[in-house]
Amino acid sequence: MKRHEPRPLATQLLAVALLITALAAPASAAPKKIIFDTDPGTDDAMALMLALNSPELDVRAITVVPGNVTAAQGLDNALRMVSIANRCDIPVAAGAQHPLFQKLVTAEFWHGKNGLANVELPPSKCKVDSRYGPDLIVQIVHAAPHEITLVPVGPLTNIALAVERDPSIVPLVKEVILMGGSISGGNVNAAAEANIANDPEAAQIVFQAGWPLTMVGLDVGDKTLLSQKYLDQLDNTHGPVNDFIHAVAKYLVDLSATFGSPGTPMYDPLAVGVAIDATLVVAPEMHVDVETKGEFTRGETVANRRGYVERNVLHGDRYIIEGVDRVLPNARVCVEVDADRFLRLFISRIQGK
Ligand SMILES: [Ca+2]
Repeated sequence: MKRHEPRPLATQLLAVALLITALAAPASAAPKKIIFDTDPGTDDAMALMLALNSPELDVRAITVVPGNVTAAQGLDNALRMVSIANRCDIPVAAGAQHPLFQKLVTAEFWHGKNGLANVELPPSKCKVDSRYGPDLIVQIVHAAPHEITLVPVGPLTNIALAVERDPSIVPLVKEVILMGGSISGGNVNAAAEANIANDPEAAQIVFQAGWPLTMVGLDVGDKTLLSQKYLDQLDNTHGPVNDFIHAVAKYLVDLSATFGSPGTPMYDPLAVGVAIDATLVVAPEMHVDVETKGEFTRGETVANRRGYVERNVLHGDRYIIEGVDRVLPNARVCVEVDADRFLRLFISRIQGK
């Protein structure tokens, strides 16, 4: 079943890619430094392995947040994954143990009992970093000002805690590329997407912080379906990471099929994809607020597409609209994606690893 011909092709493509990169940006070939904040999580697993196997990215730390699974399970999963990827050099730190103001909701229903599609990875050779996740984020940002991209793909608790502990990191972070939210309906209920719903107050802190922020939401992720065709490609090659991701993806593709979908949405991996190559998506600027009250809408990302709100002024017993006030965008919201190009990129980075 092993195929050896992709290697020279990959080498050729890499040479072409390097040439294009050199011509386009002669002075900036250094990989983008990222902190990956995660609640692993099946799609987190795929996202992490994409990040670890992409030369465009330099993963400086992995911080774990509760969400899809508990904080303890997520930490164990993260450590096992960096171990099979042979990356014990990357610090893996525990962070928040629960959302800021509400009880945790875990999602073994979607991600399997252990959060990793019930795939039992060997015990980790890597040790946990003793630092507290939000503190580690603060430290790394100060050590490399204007160079760190935060890539949170879970509830935003750790990122919000980092901002609360040290707001001076905000202008020092290069950008935030997060998976979360939706501008066209949710998955936990009609309005809210799971990462935001699991900690709406934290999400509102992160969206209003004032840093460059890209929202890779549920609705754009739903356009990136990893189907049987791509699953078969991962079955043709082998390696510890390749085989782990194949097993996870197969679990998800089978699960999606029970809901009548032809593939599994690549939510978290797409956020990493956007960190690798922002041209994969169309992302207009909008002002996004997170609903923290709302009978039916707590956790919804409310996006202003028109860039203004009406100015209502009280005259006697009523308000009169006297004009409109501009609202400034605080996010680039991904609305379209070149799904096939992204899925090909994903497969190419995982195959044979
Ligand atoms: Ca996640």
